[in-house]
Amino acid sequence: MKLKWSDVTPKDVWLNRRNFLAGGAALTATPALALTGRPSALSTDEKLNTLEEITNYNNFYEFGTGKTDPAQNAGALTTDPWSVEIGGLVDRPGSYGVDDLAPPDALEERIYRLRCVEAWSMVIPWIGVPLASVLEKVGVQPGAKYVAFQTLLRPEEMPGQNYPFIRWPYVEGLRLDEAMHPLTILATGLYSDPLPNQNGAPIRLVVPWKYGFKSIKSVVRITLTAEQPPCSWQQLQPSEYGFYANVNPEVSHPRWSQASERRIGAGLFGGRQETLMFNGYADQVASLYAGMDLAKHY
Ligand SMILES: Nc1nc2c(c(=O)[nH]1)N[C@H]1C(S)=C(S)[C@@H](COP(=O)(O)O)O[C@H]1N2
Ligand SMILES: [Mo]
Repeated sequence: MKLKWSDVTPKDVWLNRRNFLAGGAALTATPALALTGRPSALSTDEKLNTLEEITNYNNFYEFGTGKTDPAQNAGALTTDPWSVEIGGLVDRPGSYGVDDLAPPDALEERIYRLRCVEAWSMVIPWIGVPLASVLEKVGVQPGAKYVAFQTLLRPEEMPGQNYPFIRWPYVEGLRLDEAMHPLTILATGLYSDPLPNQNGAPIRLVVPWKYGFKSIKSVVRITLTAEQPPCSWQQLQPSEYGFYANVNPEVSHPRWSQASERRIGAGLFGGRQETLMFNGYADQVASLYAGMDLAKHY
């Protein structure tokens, strides 16, 4: 039997109250929000997608290209033991365990919108730590400008990797300031439990203002670099998928509009909703791109 975290640890311990207070104070100066049980000032209060929806409609091409393939096939993935190699331009390179990077007493809940480039979206209650806390732990050296991420390569357990659709392993990257942004997290859980395999167990990136493909799953390597790292979707089709991949309703995908999205679970008559600039996080992140032509740097 798999123990739930909430069975072994009181919720207010693993969802570190201090972090909620710090987040609330820093962002909106409303610490009362945290005390009344709301998770974080960085979270949305939109209606959550159900666990059923979040775990049965996935993109995880290592397990197949269909939306239900990951739910069917990812159970076979061995996620323990797991280590993440952190290297490149860092002071303390090495092999880190999931608990080293996301200690139970540092976990925070973040309820984020996830907007896939395919124009569907969900609202997911992640549990994790700011990526910045991990980067501070390993010590970023002055020459570092980007962070590169890599997913596990294990074709025996990831059947999709036997087909050279994208160049395996799946890789992604962020500019260092994007990686250090307080919205950017490494998630190790959702709802009250460790991450289901189909959602990227045991540890995955979540960058809520970018199209979902930037939020790379089942991460085994993080490398600080001076040069912009390659990204799987950009490698596959650079005219359709750029390095930045910021959610932008004004810049269409060459084959479809990005102006609206289908919220999973909204029902047959739920209709479509407008897509918001930076997926609704413009107040927090627009300054990162000041002066940039967002149609060119898509
Ligand atoms: N390694 C890996 N990470 C990945 C993907 C993938 O195929 N492989 N798909 C991406 C895409 S396109 C999306 S929309 C999100 C989906 O995350 P979810 O299934 O947890 O909702 O994961 C992203 N991370
Ligand atoms: Mo996606």
